[in-house]
Amino acid sequence: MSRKYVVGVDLGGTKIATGLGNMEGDLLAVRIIPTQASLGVDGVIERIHSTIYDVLEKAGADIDELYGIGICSPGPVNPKTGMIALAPNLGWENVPLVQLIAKEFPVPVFLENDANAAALGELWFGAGRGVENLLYITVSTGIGGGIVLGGKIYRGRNFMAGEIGHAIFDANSPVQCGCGQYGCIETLASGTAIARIARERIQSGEESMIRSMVDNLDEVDVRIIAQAEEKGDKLAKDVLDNAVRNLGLFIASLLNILDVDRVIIGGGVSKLGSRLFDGINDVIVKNMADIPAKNTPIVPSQTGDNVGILGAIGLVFESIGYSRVG
Ligand code: BMX
Ligand code: ZN
Repeated sequence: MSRKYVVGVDLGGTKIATGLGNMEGDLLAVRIIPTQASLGVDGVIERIHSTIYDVLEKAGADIDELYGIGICSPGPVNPKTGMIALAPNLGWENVPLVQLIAKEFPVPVFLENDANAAALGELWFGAGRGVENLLYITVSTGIGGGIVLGGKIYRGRNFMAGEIGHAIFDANSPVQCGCGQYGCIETLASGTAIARIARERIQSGEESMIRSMVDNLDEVDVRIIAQAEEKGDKLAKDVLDNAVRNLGLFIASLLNILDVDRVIIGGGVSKLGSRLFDGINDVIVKNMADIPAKNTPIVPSQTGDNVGILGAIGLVFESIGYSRVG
């Protein structure tokens, strides 16, 4: 039987999103279910299996027709051994994920970090089509990155390349990151950080209409801060200006290092749209030396809500050496 399908699994702390695609990258079936991390490793693995059976059945596909299965997950993973080293959202440490999936489905199974996979998703099916070298940045709960060079993910010696969220951006910062370091860019400009900074400033007595927009300051998020800014709130504007400035300067530094063809930004904070993209461009124009890398296009992600699934499918394409589409 000819092999014509690929499965992509996006394994997160809250949901498992699984899709079946063809070799053109069209999604033929998608199944999304809650992860239920409290079920433990075996329980979650069973749930992943069930989503794979579901998409095969939905699309009328047979296991024999599968090229392979790609899986992506946040945090450090080892694509070579197929182990998830640490997944704080799942409470997992050293889980042989690839082995556990391959036991049920006897096809090649590949594992990758979520942001690296997203970079491949953009390269194959999104805003990265037509280029060989790109930097993908997700600005969401954390800040993650994926570096594609010559059409392949650059993984690094310890599979840590692209962990840009933990680049130390403010050496004097008193804020400790989840990784243990102080002043990581993630503590200054991720969605979580932006909300935390606004909350702390309000708690320390600064005036802001945000206070009346929520019942509890724990509800403050980037969307609410952006709404407050639109209504003229000074604190909201200042918080967003600072985050955009930090991100812009950070991207300028990355362009100095990498000089890629394109920078693609995804993740929840990218939904700020032109407020984010125009702001970043402005910071780059004003601060970066007058070199050609200054004009690198910085564009929004195009894979939308299916970024993880498409990334995992792109991972299979990359891994089996399938020649690039488009
Ligand atoms: C963190 C790191 C990255 C991840 C990025 C985006 C962990 C658990 N995560 O910097 O591996 O790519 O966040 O993750 O170490 P997200 O959850 O915000 O999408
Ligand atoms: Zn960090």
